[in-house]
Amino acid sequence: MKSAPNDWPGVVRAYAEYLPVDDSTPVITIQEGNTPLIPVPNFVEKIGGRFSLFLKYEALNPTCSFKDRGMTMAMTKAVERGAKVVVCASTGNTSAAAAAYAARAGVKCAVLIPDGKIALGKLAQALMYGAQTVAIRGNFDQALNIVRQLGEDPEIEIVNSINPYRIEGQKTAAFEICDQLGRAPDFHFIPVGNAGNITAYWKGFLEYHKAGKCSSLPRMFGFQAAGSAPIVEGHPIENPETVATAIRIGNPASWQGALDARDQSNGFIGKVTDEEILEAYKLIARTEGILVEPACAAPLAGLIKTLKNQPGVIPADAVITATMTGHGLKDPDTAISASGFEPVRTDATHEAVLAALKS
Ligand code: AN7
Repeated sequence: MKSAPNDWPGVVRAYAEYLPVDDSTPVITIQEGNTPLIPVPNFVEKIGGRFSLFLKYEALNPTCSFKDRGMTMAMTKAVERGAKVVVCASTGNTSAAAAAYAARAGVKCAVLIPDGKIALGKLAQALMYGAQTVAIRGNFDQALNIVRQLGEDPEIEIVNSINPYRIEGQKTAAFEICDQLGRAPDFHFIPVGNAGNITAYWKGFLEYHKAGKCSSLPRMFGFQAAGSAPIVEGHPIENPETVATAIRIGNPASWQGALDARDQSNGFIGKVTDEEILEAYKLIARTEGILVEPACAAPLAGLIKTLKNQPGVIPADAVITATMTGHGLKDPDTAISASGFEPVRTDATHEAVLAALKS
């Protein structure tokens, strides 16, 4: 079927020259990518910065997270080699993306999630897209171990980021940032969970630099939640905890990739508390009208912390980008409880509403 003339073709076709595809590759796409890079001057002013900050708003992908970039690539290669079933472990967003792209591809999908520890919207997505959804009495790290065992069957393709095609797809976000800015940023801030995305961004920036598309490279600043900060602590965390369930991961698969990104870019990987995450989560919503899921607030809280604890690290004229990995509507429970407000209930009259507004 022909697409409409102005249609964006999705990230695999848009960046085909940097990806393991050719003209005959059966691309599975839902037109992911081409997401906005939004300036957030009110937020910067509020936190006392003078730099420029832009948010790569990955919430506007088809399943409302950055995972679609990796999933279009992984599903394309799975279909190309004739895999019959795809599986993943997930804190929610990978399972949503896997389920959607599997539906599009017409392959079976099974997802393993930590029971009771994924945001409501993400669960709704896996179920609606038709994935076999298995909630284990355990955490993400345990689910990923089981998935590694399931993947020993040749008919089954693992679509977690241990699948290298996931990283290939996700690196396109770094390309888009350079294309949108007309240069590479000076710093890139990003949440770190399983550490696939920080690995992918750094790969993307390096490849674009090598291709002559940008003349500098950013310093990569990644942030974990304090209760789930294995890379910062230097050892796996057996029982990771955080309000940011997306990054509730104690033994990241791409640990080494995150260290390489940090060390090669003269970067930093730090941790922020749940309290700091929730503060930044509210602040970005209330100063800019941008609702993200709690994990995305980790790099924002990290930026605030860097300004406070390491003055001088960020020059006043710096150009900073930060990835907002997923949509705030995925986790309505946390949004409602963190807002600090409740609707005021009144009778359905003009007077009653006026009285309520004045109270
Ligand atoms: C919103 O869905 O691991 O460091 O299973 O959903 O590449 O893992 C999600 C991770 C950041 C961390 N922000 O990215 C999963 C999963 C959001 C996320 C991350 C995730 P990685």
